[in-house]
Amino acid sequence: MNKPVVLRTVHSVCPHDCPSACALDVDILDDRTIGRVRGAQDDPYTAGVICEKVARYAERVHHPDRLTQPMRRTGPKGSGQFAPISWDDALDEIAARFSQIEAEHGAEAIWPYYYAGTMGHVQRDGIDRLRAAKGYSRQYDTICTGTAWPGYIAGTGMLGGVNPEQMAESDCVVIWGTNAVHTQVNVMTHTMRARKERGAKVVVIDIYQTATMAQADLGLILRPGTDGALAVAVMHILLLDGLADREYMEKYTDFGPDFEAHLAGKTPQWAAEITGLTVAEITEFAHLVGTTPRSYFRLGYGFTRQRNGATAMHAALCIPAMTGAWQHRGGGAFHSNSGTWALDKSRLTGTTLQKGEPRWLDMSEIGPILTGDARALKQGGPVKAMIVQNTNPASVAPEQTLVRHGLAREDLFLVVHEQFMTETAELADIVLPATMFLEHNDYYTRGGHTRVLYGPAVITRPGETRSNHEVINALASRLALTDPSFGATDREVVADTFRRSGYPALEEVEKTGFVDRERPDAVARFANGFAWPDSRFRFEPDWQAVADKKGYLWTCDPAELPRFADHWAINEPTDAEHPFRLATSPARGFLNSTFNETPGSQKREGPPAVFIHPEDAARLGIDDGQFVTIGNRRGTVDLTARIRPGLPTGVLIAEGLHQNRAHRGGRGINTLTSASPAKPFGGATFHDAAVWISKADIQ
Ligand SMILES: Nc1nc2c(c(=O)[nH]1)N[C@H]1C(S)=C(S)[C@@H](COP(=O)(O)OP(=O)(O)OC[C@H]3O[C@@H](n4cnc5c(=O)[nH]c(N)nc54)[C@H](O)[C@@H]3O)O[C@H]1N2
Ligand SMILES: Nc1nc2c(c(=O)[nH]1)N[C@H]1C(S)=C(S)[C@@H](COP(=O)(O)OP(=O)(O)OC[C@H]3O[C@@H](n4cnc5c(=O)[nH]c(N)nc54)[C@H](O)[C@@H]3O)O[C@H]1N2
Ligand code: SF4
Ligand SMILES: [Mo]
Repeated sequence: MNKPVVLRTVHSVCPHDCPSACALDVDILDDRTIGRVRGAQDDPYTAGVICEKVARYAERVHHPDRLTQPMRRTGPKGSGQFAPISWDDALDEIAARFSQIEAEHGAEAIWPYYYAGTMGHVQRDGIDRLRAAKGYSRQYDTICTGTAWPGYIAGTGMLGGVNPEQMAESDCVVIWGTNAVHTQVNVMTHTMRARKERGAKVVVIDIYQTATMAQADLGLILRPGTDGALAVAVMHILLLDGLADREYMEKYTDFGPDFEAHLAGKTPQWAAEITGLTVAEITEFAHLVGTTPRSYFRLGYGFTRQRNGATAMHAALCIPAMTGAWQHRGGGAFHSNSGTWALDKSRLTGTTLQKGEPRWLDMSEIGPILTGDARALKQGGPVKAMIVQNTNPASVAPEQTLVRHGLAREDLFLVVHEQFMTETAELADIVLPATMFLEHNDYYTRGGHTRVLYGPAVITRPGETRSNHEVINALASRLALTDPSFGATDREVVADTFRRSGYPALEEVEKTGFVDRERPDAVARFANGFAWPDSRFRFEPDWQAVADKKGYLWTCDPAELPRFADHWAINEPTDAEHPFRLATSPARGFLNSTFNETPGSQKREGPPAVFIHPEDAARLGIDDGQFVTIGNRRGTVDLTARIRPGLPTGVLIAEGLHQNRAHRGGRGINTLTSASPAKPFGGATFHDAAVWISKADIQ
């Protein structure tokens, strides 16, 4: 095959919801075609490396199944019967139906719904401008960060940490509850540099032998939802063996006799019972981080998708505060830099246009909300119309049976703006075709490093696709919203947001493609104190203060929370009927439900599978490659069994969000996950489900 001729190579940014936010070099073959996509060599965090699914992006941009024209449903809901219509007819109908529903049921009956298909702020968050100006129901964002962020802020007082490029300067990198080889490959780039150049030790903490753990010097496989117990036992050992930095704690933390007394009972024997780790493993880990000043704690999201996720994050974060690792280059902790951008998005999201004080509906509870759960609806009326952009709740949201039942309601007017005919789009009344990142302008942030990047439109959009921004503005104009913010182009919104935020002018930013928001190292490692009024890190969190900082809404009685960093035993209990714990960890080839439509990723992942320990399989008479059914009170899902050592008995791992239809029976893995909001401020507990498993009747 001839090598394609590259017209030019342009800078861009990966738009997907992955902490790495890679800077990209994209080969342009002609004004509507891309070739290879590579990681930018000159970006210090990307450092020339990207994941294989984005390297194959041409598959996605030029996919034959891309939506290219607006469509209107012609058959029953979910029948897949649609007919093309014009944009004008589509937008007129949406505006008319929204207006009619608002007149009959009030503005709160309309719930715009979005998430992170693109992480460009203009295209992602502009829907909030329409929402605010109309007084539609608000969205409480919990699905991804609902437990992780509060847990981190509870310790440090803000969401930010040591520049992750410094992992390369560490002597011990602790990769905790993130499968970085799958989910943010660049963590491995910098970690492996530390190993190669400094002989750094790599610790990986997960609930099964992941691809990341395969690279570790010390791999700790614990039982799901027990990280808090590991963390407090480590602190117990640090104090007992004289490895705690008492001087640091005295100056920088709220450490005191009550906390010390609390830790006295948290012995490694106690934690071994809970975690399934051995006393020797726990001790080895404690001694390693206790004797390695430059220990870098890279705390992921995975271990927080448990009912006790917020307190687990806080407990893990307490370890470097006790060893004083924050004081040393290459040491400290990092979860996300999302608290460091200082962006003024008021015009983009329409905060000054806010009409009334509409209810906040929790996005993770979309299933209960659409099926009439009064508590989830905040005792208000039903949702009668939705416009969905940038997310695929019929696949990604918990309690899928309720989600799909709700979205399929005949009395719900559903508009879905999408790139593909997703499971959610299939249930729509009107489907609108969306552009991809190389076809519109936006700026991007993600928590995984220090830069804000700009990604311009570089190819012609296919068919009649329109950007999220254009759709929101077109609807606003039909709904008689006259604020000038609904008349700006995406590029103007980027420029205006940068101006308001005191960033360099867009013309300047375009030259390099980024704004570096790196903070001085001393600030990033809290050398002048943590972000609480008394400047002290908190081993004893003030959760109300966390709620006040971020506008979090309580989902439990504050008195329920443990007083200090602790193991909080509130996970979904296993019982005789549901003896297994299921986690739905990320697949390498998919990104949530994105890429599960591309041939390369489908080939890599194969059919939906579940990992089961050889002893469990033998006991249940399950052979490798057989069909199994997994079930609980929420429903059942069919997958293929894969017998694997490297996970605890009693634990099942189903990697990735395959298309629902890839499962025999058509029910996706989120049929089994719970929509019940995590404590204390909501969030989805994707890795915390009690289930049964059995060989399927029909093989
Ligand atoms: N390839 C790929 N990349 C992705 C994604 C994807 O789906 N696929 N998703 C993207 C998104 S939206 C996000 S937010 C990030 C998330 O990326 P991560 O921070 O990596 O979080 P998770 O993907 O939820 O899970 C990470 C790991 O946590 C483990 N885990 C689950 N429960 C526990 C526990 O109780 N304790 C411990 N120690 N570990 C546990 C899981 O087994 C899994 O291996 O990744 C992004 N990148
Ligand atoms: N079982 C289980 N479920 C999970 C998780 C898990 O670990 N396990 N992880 C959860 C996490 S961390 C997250 S963040 C959520 C994410 O859930 P989602 O935000 O729904 O993420 P995706 O599945 O990637 O779906 C994004 C959709 O947006 C579309 N899209 C992309 N760009 C654009 C655009 O510019 N315009 C429009 N209109 N559409 C666009 C894509 O085609 C895709 O269908 O999933 C959650 N669900
Ligand atoms: S998905 Fe993550 S690792 Fe892959 S290119 Fe995008 S930002 Fe980089
Ligand atoms: Mo996420």
